Amino acid sequence: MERVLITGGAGFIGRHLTRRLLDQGHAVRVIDSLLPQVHGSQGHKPTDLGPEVDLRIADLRNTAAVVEALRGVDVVVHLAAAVGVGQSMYRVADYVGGNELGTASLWEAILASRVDHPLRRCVVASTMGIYGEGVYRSAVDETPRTVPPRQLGQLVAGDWEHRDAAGRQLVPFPLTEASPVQPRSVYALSKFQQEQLSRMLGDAYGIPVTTLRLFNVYGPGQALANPYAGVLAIFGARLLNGLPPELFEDGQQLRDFVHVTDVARAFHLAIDQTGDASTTLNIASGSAIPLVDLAKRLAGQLGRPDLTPVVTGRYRSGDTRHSLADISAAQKVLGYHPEVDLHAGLSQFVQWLGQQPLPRASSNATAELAVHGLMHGDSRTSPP
Ligand code: UD2
Repeated sequence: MERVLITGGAGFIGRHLTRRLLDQGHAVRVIDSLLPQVHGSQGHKPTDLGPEVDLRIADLRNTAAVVEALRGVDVVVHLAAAVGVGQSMYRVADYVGGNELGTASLWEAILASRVDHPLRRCVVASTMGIYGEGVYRSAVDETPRTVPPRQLGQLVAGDWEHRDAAGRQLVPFPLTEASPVQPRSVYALSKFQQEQLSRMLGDAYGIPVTTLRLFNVYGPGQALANPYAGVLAIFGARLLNGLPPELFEDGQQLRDFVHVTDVARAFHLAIDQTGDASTTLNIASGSAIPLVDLAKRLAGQLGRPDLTPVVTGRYRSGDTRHSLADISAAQKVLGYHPEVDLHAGLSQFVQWLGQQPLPRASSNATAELAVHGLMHGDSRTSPP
């Protein structure tokens, strides 16, 4: 039986992974600071982390606590991170400190522990955010190319798409692990730093590192009370409060939504990987959907098709227009195949939503972004 230490294991993905590993006979230890933004100010152990989980409440920058948590550990899964993309653009020191210094401290502890008990592998959670604007091709030329960020004037005019010099709309290209890295948020930059630091130290000390670049993860257990959570949690909270989802831009932006149980399975496959090779892999569903369609499907499955999504025409600084994943490398290297399609995944999500206390349909995040000059545009409130 192997012992796995999950940093951030009390979070959304960590809890799913913990349950899965326990079911498969692993011993699991969790180290988590129980960030108030995610876990509430009381800092309680999440109820779905059972007594069999050895939870250590500590920040990763507390090296002594991490060394202690690493005792007898064979594999580390590094999930702990502050994850609010917009928030990272003004709480810069918090994000760099928590995500970069936290990872540096984790590695110092791993290196200090390796004489007593060397790690077999380290699995690091990263994000599709590191690809930034992504890769596009023109309608007349198949060659993929990177694009500069959309200009403010273009966005003010409500022209949302990337275009070539002749003004023709560019077509988004699925992102592979070889796509250029061009982070556009402090959060994404800190995640790339985590990747690089982990690979560099893993190579230097002979510890294989698997990096999983996650696309838009959703599912039961998503933090509904956290205003910086992913869009499905925000839409879910609004719909439960009888409010329509609000779409930024024109709602036609593409995203790849991957169900959390598929993500947990990908982590499990990475933990069980053998061999010395370090790898970096996209984890997604492999198919993207326009946000407006997703919002309508969620409203329909929640029994509120009358709450038609509203196109606000507003936009967030640094938002990527489209995001599509190529998951062939994960299929080849890990044997990863997504098993939960969007319909089934949304059904599970909706069922879980129905069991939750009514969340606040908070627009705190939008308001806070606006205060910091990171949310733009007038509310047009027209149906898509
Ligand atoms: C970000 C991160 C991603 C992951 C994810 C967490 C980047 C580029 N991406 O992805 O790595 O951490 O966050 O969920 O760093 N939207 C609305 N209405 C709302 C809220 C959002 O239309 O009320 C739009 C938003 O403009 C975007 C899409 O929904 O086009 C998805 O937004 P998100 O915040 O869920 O995630 P995303 O794709 O920015």
